Amino acid sequence: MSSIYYSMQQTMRWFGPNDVVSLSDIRQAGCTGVVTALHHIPNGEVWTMEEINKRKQEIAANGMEWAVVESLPVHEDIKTQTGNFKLYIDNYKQSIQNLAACSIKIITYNFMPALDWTRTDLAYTLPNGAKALRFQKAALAAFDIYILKRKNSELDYLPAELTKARMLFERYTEEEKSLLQKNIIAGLPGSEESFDLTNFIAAIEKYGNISSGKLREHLIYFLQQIIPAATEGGVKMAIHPDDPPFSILGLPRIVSNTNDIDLLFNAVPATNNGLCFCTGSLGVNKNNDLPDMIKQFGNRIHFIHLRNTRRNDDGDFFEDNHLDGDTDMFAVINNLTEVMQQQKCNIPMRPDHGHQMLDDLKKKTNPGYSAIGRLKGLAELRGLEMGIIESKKRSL
Ligand code: CS2
Ligand code: MN
Repeated sequence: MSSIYYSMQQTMRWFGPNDVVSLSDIRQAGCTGVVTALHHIPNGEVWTMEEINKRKQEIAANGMEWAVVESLPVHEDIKTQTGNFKLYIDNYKQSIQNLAACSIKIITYNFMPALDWTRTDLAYTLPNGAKALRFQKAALAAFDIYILKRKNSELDYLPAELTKARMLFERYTEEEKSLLQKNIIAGLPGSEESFDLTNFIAAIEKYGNISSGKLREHLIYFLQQIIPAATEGGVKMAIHPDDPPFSILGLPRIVSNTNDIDLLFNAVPATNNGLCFCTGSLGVNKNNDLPDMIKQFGNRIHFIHLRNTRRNDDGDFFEDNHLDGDTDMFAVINNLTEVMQQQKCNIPMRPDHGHQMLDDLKKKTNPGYSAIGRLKGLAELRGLEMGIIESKKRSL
């Protein structure tokens, strides 16, 4: 074994100058890299070198580097192949080239229809008083059937789920109903879209004739267009898996499991066509064997999100402590260290979300993105990784 040991680069997400968490906070947490996006640029427009450099310098002035772009958003027209999608693909390529010219070489994006990640409860109180994000299937069904009133939505649920959804909806106060709606469609941190009921119905109707097979064709077309530009600029593209990893609100989903991911890599084999390995998203599906997926996709993992979820038999889940929950974090990090030795590189990692806890409970924070919960997660993950690496080194 080589004497150099590669380890994950520690990073945190930063939502830009308006984030309540500062770059200095992120540096104090132990990060050398920042994960951010130019959120002020509307979806579909080119990220100019001037804007990229401004952000890059701001991060450098705080002693860190802009390690990963999350996300370079994919315009809805590209996903549905309607309207100006060709122009938006050209713009996307231009943004990749501009980022490459500014030496920013890892880009995360997702291909989830209409909504980015989805939760039904953003302040689920844990027994210790901290708050976590939660996804409750019956709450989503209640929104779908009784608030959104999507046509034929009942057909998407089992009889027991329908009963649970009705009972839940009957118990909701008006305030709870509007909070649920807001949680699902108003846009969580990092998502570039925000809807009210009317324009959300219009947004999902655009997927009326788009099966998952069709959406996959659109993604592959997009990859065929952009991956050559990425390869030329030495940019690694990292698709973020679906969160949650199953269909919601009748929308197609195509990045939820090994088979989905395999299809994308087979269609566009360049390794610049890669993955953001998000344990919190993939780990919700109990059939996803995460340590195994790391072995399988090793040379494609360009960015890592570490987070743990705990599910129940109904398919509900909440975000647990980073080292607790259904995902075997030891096996995950252990296999990631193997991948890094094989690839001879330090892959950037961020603790993906954290609990709202301690002092942050008194503050208005971005759900999932408060400072202290992520600091705790990062510290635990870093310690676990160090333990794994040191024990390997010392048993040489
Ligand atoms: C979320 C998303 O689950 C997550 O990681 O924080 O915002 C995610 O980063 C984007 O979907 C990636 O494009
Ligand atoms: Mn993630």
